[in-house]
Amino acid sequence: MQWLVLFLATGSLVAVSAQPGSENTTLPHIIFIVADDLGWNDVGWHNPDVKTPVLDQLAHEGVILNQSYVNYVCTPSRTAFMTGYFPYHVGMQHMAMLPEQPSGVPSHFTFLPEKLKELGYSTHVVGKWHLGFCNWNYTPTYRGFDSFYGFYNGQDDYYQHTVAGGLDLRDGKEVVKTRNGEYSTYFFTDRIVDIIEKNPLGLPLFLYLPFQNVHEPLQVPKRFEDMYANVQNENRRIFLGMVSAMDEAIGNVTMAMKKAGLWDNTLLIFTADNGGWPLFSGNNFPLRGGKITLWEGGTRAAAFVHGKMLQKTGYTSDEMIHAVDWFPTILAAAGGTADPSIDGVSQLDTLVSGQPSPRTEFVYNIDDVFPTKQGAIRVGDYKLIEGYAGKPDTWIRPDNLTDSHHDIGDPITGTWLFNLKDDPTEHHNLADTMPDKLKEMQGKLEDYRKTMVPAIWPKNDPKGNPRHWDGAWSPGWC
Ligand SMILES: *[C@@H]1O[C@H](CO)[C@@H](O)[C@H](O)[C@H]1NC(C)=O
Ligand SMILES: *[C@@H]1O[C@H](CO)[C@@H](O)[C@H](O)[C@H]1NC(C)=O
Ligand SMILES: *[C@@H]1O[C@H](CO)[C@@H](O)[C@H](O)[C@H]1NC(C)=O
Ligand SMILES: CC(=O)N[C@H]1CO[C@H](CO)[C@@H](O)[C@@H]1O
Repeated sequence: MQWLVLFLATGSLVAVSAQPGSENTTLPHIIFIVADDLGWNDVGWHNPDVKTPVLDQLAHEGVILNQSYVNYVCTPSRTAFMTGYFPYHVGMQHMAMLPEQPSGVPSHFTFLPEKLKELGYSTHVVGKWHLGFCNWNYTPTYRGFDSFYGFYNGQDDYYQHTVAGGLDLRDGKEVVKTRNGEYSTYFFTDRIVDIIEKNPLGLPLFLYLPFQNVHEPLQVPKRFEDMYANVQNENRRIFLGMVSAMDEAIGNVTMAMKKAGLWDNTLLIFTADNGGWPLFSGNNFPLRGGKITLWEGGTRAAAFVHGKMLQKTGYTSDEMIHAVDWFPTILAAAGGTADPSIDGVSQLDTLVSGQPSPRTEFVYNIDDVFPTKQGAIRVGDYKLIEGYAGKPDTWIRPDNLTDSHHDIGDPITGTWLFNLKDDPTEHHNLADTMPDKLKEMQGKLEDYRKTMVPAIWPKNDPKGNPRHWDGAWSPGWC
């Protein structure tokens, strides 16, 4: 047995014994996959036209999550995943962070990998960050990750790795300039496989894999697009190819885990970060609306869990889960406990042994800024939306993606009350016919609203422009 001394990013000193290359932990390896802008109807287990054989098999061998909710857009959902707090308690409830905004998740929030490091985990993120970068303190390796390979902003060209006039690709703190022309999904996957193969200390792994796929721009190597030769709409054909490219990538990751002998002790969580974006060919049918809306199509995620530690598998769970729950759930799986004051609750028993969810209500979002006040909550079977609900607000079929679905026109504002058990597709507004229920739900929403912190939404600052930073989006200007 060898003794190795490691310096953790936190500066604390720990000694672990390890046999290089061998499994040395009873703690599970945890792979947390977040697909970007993947719609409810964009996965094989909801829609047989989508070719995701790897994900389908994992989903069917594990537990498919039928009521796993997220926020309606990237930054808020990722905030919930990393902090365990609803974004309206963090100041991150307002849309997705823009490249020149001097913004980030406030430093006093502890990120999930910081907690996992205390438990001895080796922590890595490959893919999209989108939680702030104007100050180094907002960036992944300052927030608990041992390594980062990916991009800071909300999107990137898949081949040039640029966005809004700047290169956005990093390995740790270093700008990567050598990947021009390569499809990012390939080299991101290579990096993940590399981390798995080089886990010589036998430490438990936490792999946070926020995939670039399937966010726009719509780009994919031809062989994936060719898998959908029967799909007439070119954008949808490319989009579906991007879904299948991600599926292949996840297949390569699971294969690497198997080869390394780690797979049998791995908990894999898969979730979308928000609903599909109809404007860019994402699809949520039969759910209403999509990304950037409070409708179910924007907030109910395609999701499942997989792992040998799950005692009851091969079924669809209808238990209520929210994005904030992944923080305490992952921590519990790692043998830790979250601070009870966070918003999330551990769903480990729900997932492992099919217990009823400890969650009976949640906040879809509460915001005061854009374009008018909005709020939405779920309590039991009921859902209330007040104010701005977002567009599109229709039920779009995958074979009917036309320009008319663009998010244009007046904001949709109003008051809606739904019984999601009877009406999961939000066709029947009960606001007029159930005045008492409406009042009760409105009272509840007002109570929640009292705890809101103001949205952090600073003006763009040209100091952040890549022309001041050798052409790359870089920290150091806030
Ligand atoms: C998956 O692995 C195979 C075999 O190494 C490779 O050819 C393919 O490009 C990989 N796919 C992705 C998406 O990384
Ligand atoms: C999944 O949710 C849908 C819509 O709410 C519901 O009709 C269906 O019965 C659920 N499936 C399972 C297996 O619970
Ligand atoms: C297709 O979309 C158009 C435009 O939104 C809509 O009017 C029409 O009803 C849709 N057709 C179907 C079959 O959903
Ligand atoms: C990180 C870790 O789990 N290290 C363990 C490796 O195995 C030895 C005993 O076999 C343990 O003492 C270490 O804690």
